[in-house]
Amino acid sequence: MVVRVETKDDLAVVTIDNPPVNAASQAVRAGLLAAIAETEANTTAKAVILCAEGRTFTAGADVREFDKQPMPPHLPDVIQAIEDTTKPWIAALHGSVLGGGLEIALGCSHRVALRSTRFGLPEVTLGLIPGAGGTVRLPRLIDPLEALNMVTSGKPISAATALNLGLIDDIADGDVMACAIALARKTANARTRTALRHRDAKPVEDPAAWEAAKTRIISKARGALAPVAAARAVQTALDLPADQAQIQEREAFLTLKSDPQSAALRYIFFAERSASKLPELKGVEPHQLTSIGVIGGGTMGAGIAAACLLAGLPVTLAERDEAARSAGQLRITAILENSRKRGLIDQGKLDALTAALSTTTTFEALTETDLIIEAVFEDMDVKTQVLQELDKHIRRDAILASNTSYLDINAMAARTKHPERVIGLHFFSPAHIMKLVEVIIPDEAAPSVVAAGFALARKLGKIAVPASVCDGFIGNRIMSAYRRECEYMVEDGALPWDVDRAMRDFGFPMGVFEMQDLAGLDIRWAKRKSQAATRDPAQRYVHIADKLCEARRFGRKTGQGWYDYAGGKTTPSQWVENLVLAESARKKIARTPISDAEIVQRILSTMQAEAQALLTEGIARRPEGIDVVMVNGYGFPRWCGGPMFLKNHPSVD
Ligand code: 3H9
Repeated sequence: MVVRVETKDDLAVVTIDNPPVNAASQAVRAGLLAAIAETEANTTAKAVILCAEGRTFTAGADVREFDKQPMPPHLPDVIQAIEDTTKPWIAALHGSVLGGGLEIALGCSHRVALRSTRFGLPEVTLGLIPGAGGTVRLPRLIDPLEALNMVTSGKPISAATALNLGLIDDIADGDVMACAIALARKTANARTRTALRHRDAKPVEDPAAWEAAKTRIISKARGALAPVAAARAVQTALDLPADQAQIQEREAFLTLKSDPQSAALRYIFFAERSASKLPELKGVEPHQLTSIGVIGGGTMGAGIAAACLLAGLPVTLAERDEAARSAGQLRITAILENSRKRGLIDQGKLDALTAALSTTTTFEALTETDLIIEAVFEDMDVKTQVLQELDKHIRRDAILASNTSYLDINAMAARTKHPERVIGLHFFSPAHIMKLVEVIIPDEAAPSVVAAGFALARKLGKIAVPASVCDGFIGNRIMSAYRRECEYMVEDGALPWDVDRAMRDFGFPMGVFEMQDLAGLDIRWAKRKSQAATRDPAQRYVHIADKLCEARRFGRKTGQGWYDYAGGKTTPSQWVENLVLAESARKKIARTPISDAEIVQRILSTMQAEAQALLTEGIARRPEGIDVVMVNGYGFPRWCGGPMFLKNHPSVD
């Protein structure tokens, strides 16, 4: 039974039991309607407690049902039926009270929650708006501006914030059922609180802030439909009586549900969860990971160390000398301190995490560490030397991970004593924030070592995608290919800012040339120089980036790159334009204008061709993994699903 009813003295307890996340599937909705009938007919029960089994209260509608014909009873009707009961319904909440789950809770007369509970309306992240009264009931319970933020951002809030906002009545530190029972006993026999549907919306306290928030939401949407529709729905909820507003909310929800953007966002949601599931690892027990070593305390190493600490893993940071050790330690503590300032951890937790960090200048301190991640300079010899040195000091069953973004880990592993314990963990910067990790599987890696790589990523809350060894793995290899194509377009007739504008209008947060200016042009210049001797002379090569570097135009950090940055303003550079025209002329290329649509098409086709090559070569396992990498690591607009999704669903574009 996915919903069961038990009577406890003068209370009825309705329990949702639909693992893994108690999604409000058709069976749950039908079960809830039956429970309403049963508890209304039960003359002993004076109040009803609604709770859920397992790790969470309902985390929302069952998203897998969205591709099918909607099946009655529909969630809005179930929630209205809860709201119309004669007895108080007390929601006893824990875990992630999200989407339809929060909407169910809003139909109850009272809400109590465990302190660890998170509340949110994440529908926008799936290209939707709440479809069961969330946009209508929430601004009738809490400040409309807070409701607007929750509905349009999709970001969850803590139980403490929910209590402050008046979203819940009480917080339980230990037993949420005891808290709910105490509240049930206090409530009268009859449902005395006016249902949210019958209340007026709360007034907007600051109309100017309200309008500014709506404008910000619309301008930040950059082509995504759902946040704009969500803002409109909350406004409608304030302007119209609840019943009418809910009809409009439902219509907007159904329209968005059948839009290709939502299909793409739902696809990527499930792709992120399936990407790391490798059939060959089924049943493989990963190595235990209770302590992590990080070699190198630069930006990347410090971010990785902080991510591990924040996930509850003690870290030993090793650096080559005292100055570097101290600088690395400072970088890590600054990240942790920043987490405290942002309210993610409190002072007690900060102290505990700081105590869980040890730093050293010798590898002897790593003898008992389970997994060591090297995050030193991106150079084959430097990295290999570090791994070889570690070989001498670490336990036989410890794992060695390289955080390389391009290098041949097979070759690196072959130069260690035990290649079967070497893997790649390609983090993205800043590593404590970016969700993506490419788990690089060298040919010799033992299954339990690979499984440990995925287990670590999961523990860190990251999205892990497997890749085999090649130059740049999945993401950087596709990135190299499309960057090359962008440079061809610049030689053929576009200017860098034309390419950047077309990419931004398509939905990338920034264009490829702006991105290079931000990252700095010198590192890739060094790489190109080191590859010059082995480059295929028959391959088309664009010299413009090299000439920028020869002129010391390394990007933002030098005030000039593809763009000029004088006075803190980004402006197209006449010098670069002259250089581009001169290079085209030198190569006798007759420049022809390239439209924005053609620019985007050429970029997409290049990405898709490279992605196909990665699949054919077995570097990437599935098209979904490639999309997950491009969306989470390279700014590909999430609502387009990724280059491979777009290839099969061109209507999203
Ligand atoms: C909605 O509610 C619309 C309503 O307004 C209106 C309706 C009319 N459905 O993430 P995990 C699966 S829209 C189906 O690994 P965690 C997931 O695929 C919905 N399946 O666990 C995975 O399956 P598998 C609004 C779902 O502990 C398994 O559960 N709600 C759903 O890291 C475990 O998931 C959301 O958007 C679902 N709704 O995180 C919430 N959710 O094992 C979406 C999860 O086969 N969910 N699954 O790979 C989440 O954010 C996270 O799953 C959650 C747990 C935080 C709950």
